[in-house]
Amino acid sequence: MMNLRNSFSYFLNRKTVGGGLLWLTLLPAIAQKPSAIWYRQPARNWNEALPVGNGRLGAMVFGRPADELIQLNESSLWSGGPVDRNPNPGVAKYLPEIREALFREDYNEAAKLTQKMQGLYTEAYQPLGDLLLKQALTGQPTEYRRELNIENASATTRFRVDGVTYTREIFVSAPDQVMVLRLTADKKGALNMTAATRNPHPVTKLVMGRDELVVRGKAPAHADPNYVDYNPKPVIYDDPAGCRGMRFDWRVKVRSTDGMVSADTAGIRIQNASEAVLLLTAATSFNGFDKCPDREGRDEKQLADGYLKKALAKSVDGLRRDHVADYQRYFNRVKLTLGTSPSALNLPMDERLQRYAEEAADPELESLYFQFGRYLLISSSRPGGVPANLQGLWNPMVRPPWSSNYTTNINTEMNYWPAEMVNLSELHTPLLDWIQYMAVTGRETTKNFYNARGWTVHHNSDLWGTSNPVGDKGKGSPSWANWAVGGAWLSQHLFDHYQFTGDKKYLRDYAYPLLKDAALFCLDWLVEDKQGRLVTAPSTSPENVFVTDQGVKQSVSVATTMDMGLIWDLFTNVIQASEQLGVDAELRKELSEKKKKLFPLQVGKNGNLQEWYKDWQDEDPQHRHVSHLYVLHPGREISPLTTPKLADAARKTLEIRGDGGTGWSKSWKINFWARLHDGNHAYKLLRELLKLTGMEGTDYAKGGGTYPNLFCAHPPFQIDGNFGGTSGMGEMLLQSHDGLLNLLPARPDAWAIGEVKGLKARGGYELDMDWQSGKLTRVVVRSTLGGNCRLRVTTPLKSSGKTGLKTATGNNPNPFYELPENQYQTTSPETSGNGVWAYDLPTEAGKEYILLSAN
Ligand code: FUC
Repeated sequence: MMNLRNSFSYFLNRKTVGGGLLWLTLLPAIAQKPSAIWYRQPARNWNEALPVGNGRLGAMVFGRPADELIQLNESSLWSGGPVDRNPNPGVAKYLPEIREALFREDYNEAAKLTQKMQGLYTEAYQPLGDLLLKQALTGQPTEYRRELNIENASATTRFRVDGVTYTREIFVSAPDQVMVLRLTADKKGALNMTAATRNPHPVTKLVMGRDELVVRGKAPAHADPNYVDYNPKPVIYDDPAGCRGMRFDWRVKVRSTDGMVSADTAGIRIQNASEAVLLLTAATSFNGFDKCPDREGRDEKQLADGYLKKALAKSVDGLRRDHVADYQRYFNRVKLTLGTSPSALNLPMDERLQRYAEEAADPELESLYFQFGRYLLISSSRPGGVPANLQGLWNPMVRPPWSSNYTTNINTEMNYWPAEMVNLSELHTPLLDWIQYMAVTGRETTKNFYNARGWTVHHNSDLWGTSNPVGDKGKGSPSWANWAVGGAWLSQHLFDHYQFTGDKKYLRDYAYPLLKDAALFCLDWLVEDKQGRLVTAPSTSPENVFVTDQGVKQSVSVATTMDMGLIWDLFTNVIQASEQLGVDAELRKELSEKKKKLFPLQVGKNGNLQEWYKDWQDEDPQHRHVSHLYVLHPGREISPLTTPKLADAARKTLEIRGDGGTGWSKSWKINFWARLHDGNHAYKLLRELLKLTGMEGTDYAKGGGTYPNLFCAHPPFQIDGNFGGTSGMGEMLLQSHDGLLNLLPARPDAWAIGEVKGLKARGGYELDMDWQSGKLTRVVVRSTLGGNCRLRVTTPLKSSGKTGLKTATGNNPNPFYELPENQYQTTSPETSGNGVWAYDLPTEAGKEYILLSAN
């Protein structure tokens, strides 16, 4: 380590100081905004700190006056390196034996053998470090306030000591790839502080250019998942081969101050200032999922230096202006009002959540929660970047819960459920990009583990595109490790992006080849049972356990409903995609024939949709996963509009499962109830999702909720529950998966009035809706692709001006709304009557149509 001590000072130009003071005077106005999430005290723990991020650089801001903690992340900083694509050679030989055991109903033997078919665990997402601001204060702070403003994506902390008001403003710019920290005191010379760094990894600290601290180090070469406790060294930094272990460089520099600056490796000291602006940036050597991050890595020093130099050339106002414009380009596309809650606006978020838990009405908290999900996606998932992981972008631990990885048996997909419908389609692309990398390793996995074609992913993945069944070669439970249909689930995202955008080039050149190959794996993975039906074997239903009539408790069986539902969905999507592209007629025929032979959906003795091959009991009837209802959401095999009997069975399943569960489980249930058009039940779960919890740890039993910082509590924090909550609210307002656009399909009584602008539907439609006393008063349809826009409403509509609005009849001719072949379909979605109206509105691309209530 170097130990330099340099000191110098310089003065800010007047213009910059003026900008800072102007900004200060704006604060009181921001304070009453519904979009402000604010507190009267600093964060006591991580779950009270406030997240900011630009998709790549993230920070949790604690807002402590004398010893501020800003915990940092960079999205590509993971442990490990490229995966071993054949980690457990020869295990494919077990497959015939497993199938034989399954068909003679020896589930214990089948599970034992299935467990042998496991590879290595994924690697873990890593923290970058902490920035500490130690400020010399001569008394106790008063008039304390910290806030996160999601309208301009900035965090502010303000307090008064000895008559001086101190303000800290933090934002992370995507256009300039830096975090900007502006610290001010409203009395000349009152700002005295040291900016220091703290690091979870071994690092070297350097002082550069007299006012800049640089931290360099390497992420671990390997980190065990937090639940693996049998290795003497769970975290390993050495890698003699120079392949594993990502290098990183993060740096903080005083951009400008009117005080004195001196620096050594212990920190940068700023004295007698009234303002200081710090810029912080970082880079890693990540060079792609298949490149050694060390010896084949990018030059992280040059990258970080480049970001900083570029940002230094801009004024602070310029950095802020470009940040806000960039952020609002996404954020402002959607507005949601569900009523007002004036009394709640004057409460800090922790008290507001507490009051909400005590049954108070707070519609502005609900719309804020919806928008917070959008804020989190904009802050954690940007085009060209790494997808949002289990904790999005924010993680302080070297061994975070479940490695903060991509858990594909629900969590990763849930992160991206809202992306298209809340008008953030571009932010879906990091996941869509990563699927191609998972497919590269996934092709080796299907070959090496199953002698099959195509690709798949099992229940865990990571930066390196891991696709094998995890479990450390036989130590994991097959109930989670050996679920083999992650490729099918991820493929739904590939097709949905097309359904919303209509981007045929993307479909042809990118999505379709991946979809097709995912289907090839499923074709090879299916086998015939004794009755000639196509089944998967081995098969699990994440992460539940059945109890057979003989009392055998196991997780591995045949043709779980989820497997069948996922494969039905994938085949359907490949059929529709190949039709749209006019390719692969033969394959289409094969898929359509095989679809008909898939093991059928079954209704159990309790009237529920069965989860298992047979009508077995569940070890835990209220298990948090409700995997078999994939067919209801996010799938489209079951809908009250087309398959009412099975929709009733799905409802029964949800009643038996109950309303409990972890954070994401509750979020999923909001989506389910919305798809069943039961707005009041969905709303009940939304209220439960927002239940304030201060709980730490991973105790599932007590159920999930929301931390004071609005992060979802599994517990622990998992971001999926936030995204699933936003998606659930979206599904309550607009659905477009079953042949038409269903407007307010699950509006709860509590949302009697409302206004939403900018929601997206399949086929490229963008909608605004206003409603009063539960009745739509105005609908605006903006068409980007043209075509027949079929609307289902519970209020009769008329056109304002000239449109061809007429009662809907027959099949919807819009290709994005073509109903797939479905043997369970008994009714047509466009049927009017019983307080429901269905209309056809012919649209032209680029035009807007206004419809009004006909009452
Ligand atoms: C699955 C879930 C857990 C948790 C983990 C990340 O294993 O069953 O509840 O969400 O993923």
